[in-house]
Amino acid sequence: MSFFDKIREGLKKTKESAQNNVNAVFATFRTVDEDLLSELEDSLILADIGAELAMETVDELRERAKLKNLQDSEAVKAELCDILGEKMKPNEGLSLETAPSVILVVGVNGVGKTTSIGKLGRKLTAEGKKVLFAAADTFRAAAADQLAIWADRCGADIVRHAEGADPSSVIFDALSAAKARGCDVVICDTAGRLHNKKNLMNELAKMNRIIDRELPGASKETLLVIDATTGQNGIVQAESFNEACTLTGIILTKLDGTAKGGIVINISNKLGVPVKFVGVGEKAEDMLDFEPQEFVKAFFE
Ligand SMILES: Nc1nc2c(ncn2[C@@H]2O[C@H](COP(=O)(O)OP(=O)(O)O)[C@@H](O)[C@H]2O)c(=O)[nH]1
Ligand SMILES: [Mg+2]
Repeated sequence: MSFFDKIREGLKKTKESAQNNVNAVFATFRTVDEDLLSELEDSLILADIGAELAMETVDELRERAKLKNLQDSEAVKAELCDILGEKMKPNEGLSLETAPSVILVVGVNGVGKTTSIGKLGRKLTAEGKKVLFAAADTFRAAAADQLAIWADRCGADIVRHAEGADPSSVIFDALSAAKARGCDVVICDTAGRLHNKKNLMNELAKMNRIIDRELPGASKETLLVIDATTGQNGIVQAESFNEACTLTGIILTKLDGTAKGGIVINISNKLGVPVKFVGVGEKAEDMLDFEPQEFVKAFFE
């Protein structure tokens, strides 16, 4: 299945509502006038694109429609899709040049970190890479158990410690094991239950120090997992993490569970960080590489 077909399938809920709204606007299309533009702005806000970005988008559409003298509804809709696609950072995929390389997965509790690591592990092992999971969410034993099940499923190794252990020591051991075993990628699960921003910053800084010390010059991705169903709150979370560490990408989960997929565009635009993957279900294969232009097309098509 192509990205286009899969996203269509996974985004049924999202698509139906966004489509209904935007298509309803275009159904009564006569010309690009202020009525049409303000109805479009409303439908974009309803899709969770955010008021500011919706206004910006509509302003650009007004200008481009005039400049290019766009007359029919198809041309105007295509222009709208282009504009929205350009609002997102292009996705150049994961940068995993060194062996081992490291992927640090961060985000608040329950957003889908462990599940996304399992999906990512499946994808990378299928590409022939030797993958090792680091169970650095040590708050509950169940967290490492959950990761171990995923490791088992996709044929990844796992390094875990007892409940309550220092997360950074798990990372340290995982990196040593990865070097000794000749692994290609270490994917680190982390806890989302950090009580405040200072605590979060300290913990992430410590993990990063260990990675930089043990694997100087290694490729490192820091992926923030955001639950699409939390809407605008996801942006607030993202801003905190963006201050605590340098994010290289976003995994947006549970897009199958929201009628407001516009949040993808808003988050990518606000943070200036590319969305690299989207989760569209709970199964191992329910994660897609993200392509901004294709996404927008599937979204409004
Ligand atoms: N529908 C749906 N559920 C998801 C997705 N990703 C994760 N989940 C579910 O969200 C819940 C929390 O996921 P988990 O990986 O444990 O979150 P963590 O606390 O961040 O590690 C689990 O029930 C997952 O099955 C997704 O893309 N779609
Ligand atoms: Mg977890």
